[in-house]
Amino acid sequence: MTDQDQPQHEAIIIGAGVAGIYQMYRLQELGIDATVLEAADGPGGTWYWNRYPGARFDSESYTYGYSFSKELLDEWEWSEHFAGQPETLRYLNHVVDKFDLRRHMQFGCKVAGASFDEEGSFWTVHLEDGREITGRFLLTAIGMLSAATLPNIEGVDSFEGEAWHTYYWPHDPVELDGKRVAVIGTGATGVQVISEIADKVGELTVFQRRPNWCAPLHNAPIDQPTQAQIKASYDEIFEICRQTPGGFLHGPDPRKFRDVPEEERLTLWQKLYETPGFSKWMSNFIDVGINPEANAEYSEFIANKIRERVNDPMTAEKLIPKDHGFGTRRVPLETHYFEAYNRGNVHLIDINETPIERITPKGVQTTYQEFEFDLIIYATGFDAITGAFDRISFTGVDGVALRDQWADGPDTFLGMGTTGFPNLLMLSGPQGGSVSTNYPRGIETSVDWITDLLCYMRDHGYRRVESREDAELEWLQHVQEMYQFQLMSKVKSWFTGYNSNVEGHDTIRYQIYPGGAPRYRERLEEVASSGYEGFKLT
Ligand code: NA7
Repeated sequence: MTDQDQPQHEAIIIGAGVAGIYQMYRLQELGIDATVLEAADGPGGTWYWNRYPGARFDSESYTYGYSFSKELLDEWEWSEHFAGQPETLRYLNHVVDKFDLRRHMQFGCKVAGASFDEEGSFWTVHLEDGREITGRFLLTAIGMLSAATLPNIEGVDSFEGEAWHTYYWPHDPVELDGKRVAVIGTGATGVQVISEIADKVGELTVFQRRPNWCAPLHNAPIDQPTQAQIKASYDEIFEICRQTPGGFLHGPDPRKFRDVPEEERLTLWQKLYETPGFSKWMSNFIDVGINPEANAEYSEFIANKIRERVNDPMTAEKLIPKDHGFGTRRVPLETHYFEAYNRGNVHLIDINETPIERITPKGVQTTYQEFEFDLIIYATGFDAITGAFDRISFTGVDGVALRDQWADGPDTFLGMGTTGFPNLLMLSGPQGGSVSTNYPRGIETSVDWITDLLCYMRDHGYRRVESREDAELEWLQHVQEMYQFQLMSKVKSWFTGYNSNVEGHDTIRYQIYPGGAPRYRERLEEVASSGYEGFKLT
């Protein structure tokens, strides 16, 4: 091969979010030439885009930061236990500058497609502006919730007031004072927005299709003694995160629900409800997510909390999920969410009773009435995990399109590779561990593993890696098995790949790895130590 046939870069990383930043850091450290292509005009990924009011962590701040640099851990001070979006974006920019990564990042580069050159074993990335960039390896750091979806309601474009999807919230402040505002969607995002703006707008009307099991976040500022204590215990904090299934500080209670007397159960549940963060989801009895009886009882405990917090009993009942049990969908953590509905200016519309017929120039037309608004906020979520892949035209061996290959659901090996797409390595790929955990904890695992693979290939003179079909099939079977015994597998959510706004996403899709981070890491280690069995290396 002549020099002209060589790709421009050893690696191209798509995305400068949490994953892309750390991947670039690792490659720079090893002296591997790489470039990061990012559509936005700065780094941050999810934290760059989601600027809506109330956007903040549900993970403890100090479990979300990177763990790789002691110096970074020592110097960075999170101001709150659950930091808001502006602080997280500042943090990610700080990391980029501290480690001098910006010089490897190209902003304003929207990737339209990427095609694999079989002869040369490299990827050509096609940018929307017509440019092409080539790289031996293509590393996708394109996020798991980065393909925002508007509702498939007629007339969305016809509204004459201001309208935003939460993901695309503008950089300049949006005037809320005295405005008539609609929020459509009550997932984790809608719940944060509603809680934050209820006392800042004139009238707030919430259009709810399905309520979620929301529970208190209990955020608080971090005082100096606590700050010092956090810094002194980072080793311990990250070790706990390593051991828990979700990569959080919250691990399950090993006891089964029935093995504990009722009074003791209630004491634990009350304690969990009062504890900050995801404890009420993840520190419960081990069988609450798999045993319908345990789940029903815990759900009733939480339902009673909602009844206590919402003054109007009819509104309270509307806010209590009836079609799924606690924790079988993503649990939104909230700050005074339920109390928002006690305000005179906040109105809850159950769109199962009065469906939305269309968006009109003036507002929202339901089967009952037309509501007029100044601002509509679409908190309608994402084409989760595979959506970001579907929006880029990846073409692999024999001209096969990834979006066709995955039309009925993704097939991957470990969430890292997919057959027919050599040298495409996915940092937050479907069925992988990073999309199923406290994201940076999972990402550090994926990035380190992929970096080791690249070093192994370099040391052994390989230049092409592709996952094997039989390994993928086995992995899919394992992923399906992990889904099947959990109650969440029966419930429509982005965990199970349902999205009413995306054509064809109306049956189960195995999107995440529900077997827990320690089990996932074990499998990764096995594969690496066997010389990457499950991958074809040539
Ligand atoms: P989610 O959790 O997918 O929530 C989207 C919400 O929007 C949810 O309440 C949906 O109702 C509702 N929705 C979606 N489409 C429509 C239409 N067409 N009509 C009415 N209502 C609709 O997204 P989020 O942004 O809240 O959270 C995503 C993740 O980001 C979250 O899990 C965190 O990890 C961060 P549904 O429940 O489907 O009936």
